[in-house]
Amino acid sequence: MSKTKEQYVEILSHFPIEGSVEVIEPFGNGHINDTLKVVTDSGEIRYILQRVNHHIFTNVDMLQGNIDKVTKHIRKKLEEHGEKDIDRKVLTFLPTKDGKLYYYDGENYWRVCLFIPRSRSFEEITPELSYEAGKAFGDFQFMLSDLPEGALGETIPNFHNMEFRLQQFHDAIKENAAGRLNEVQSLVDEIEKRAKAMCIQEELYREGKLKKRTNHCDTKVNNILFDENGKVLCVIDLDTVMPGFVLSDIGDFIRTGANAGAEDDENLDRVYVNMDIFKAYTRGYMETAKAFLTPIEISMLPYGGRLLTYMQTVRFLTDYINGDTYYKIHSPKHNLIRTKAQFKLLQSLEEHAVEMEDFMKEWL
Ligand code: ADP
Ligand code: GN1
Ligand code: MG
Repeated sequence: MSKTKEQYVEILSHFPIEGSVEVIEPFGNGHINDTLKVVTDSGEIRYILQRVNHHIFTNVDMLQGNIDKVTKHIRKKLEEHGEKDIDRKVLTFLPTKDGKLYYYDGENYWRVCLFIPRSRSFEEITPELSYEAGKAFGDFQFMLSDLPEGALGETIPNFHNMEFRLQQFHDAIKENAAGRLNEVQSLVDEIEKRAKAMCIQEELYREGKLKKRTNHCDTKVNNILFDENGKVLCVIDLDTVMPGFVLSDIGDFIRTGANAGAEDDENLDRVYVNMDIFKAYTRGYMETAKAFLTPIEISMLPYGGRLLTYMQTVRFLTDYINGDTYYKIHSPKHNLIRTKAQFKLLQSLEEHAVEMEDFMKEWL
């Protein structure tokens, strides 16, 4: 439910904002939180105000504690490396006037961060930008690789655990809460066919062959800020930074950046993998991530693209079957449209699997 400007100004009054608020309006395309930009009497966008979706991020203390640790850790690394433009290279969240990491108004949780000047994000990118993004996400994981185990909590437990996502999917099928199962049976069958092959990470982990690392877990294209010269400033949207499997952070970029169409494209002819974007991202990513990846992880990177696309297909379809309780939707069948587009991308990734695996040989 959107609020009046006066109500937003009241919320902002709990943070040490400079100047008076002139304009406050929605920003970005997120499916979970509400994001607003705040223009002050300086005439510039100065702040980002976000309402945390606490039905999804139920432990806001853990969430904001994680973000505080991650941003401080990265800031320290940048300082050690003599970085000059630090305030554009890492997000800065403002504590409230009484020193808290967020403001609770009795109903909702709010946070404020500095708007990074002269920055922009993209929904679609070029191979050049993709290469830069790959380096940035590899570097992000590398900078966080020395966080002690247990430093960060799982803000959404089992977030990218495929076995868990399939369990939720099966529960949704059993309930059939919105009576939509018949309509989607052929998609359900396609998901079932692939289920075992998509749970390899969890198996390897149990066998002690794969470890957990700190990942971003939402490496969508639009979660990177670029400067005016196409160089990466920083990685944003840090809600899901948590321990998990390394494939998450290449997988979700392949799913979003290397998709020639949109995540919810109704024209499925537009949805297929753009191999130039895949190659450029992988090249950039390997440049920074080869410092810590194991051979088994490297060999699995193309599988990561399929896995995250499959996982997203499962998650959108689960939400459709449940009656749209999780993702914000903009039309009645939005989650079904998203499911079909993700499944089409998965098929394209499957068709290109051998070519993608061949491309990895350079690093093996
Ligand atoms: P959401 O959960 O809505 O995806 P994000 O944190 O990703 O929230 O923000 C949405 C969009 O707002 C981003 O894609 C980016 O374009 C812009 N944005 C967010 N934070 C900043 C910031 N600190 N400086 C500049 N732009 C930002
Ligand atoms: C959600 O908030 P946003 O739009 O960046 C979701 C991701 C999905 C993505 C699909 C907490 O991300 O996991 O991949 O939508 N975030 C959460 O577009 O569930
Ligand atoms: Mg985002």
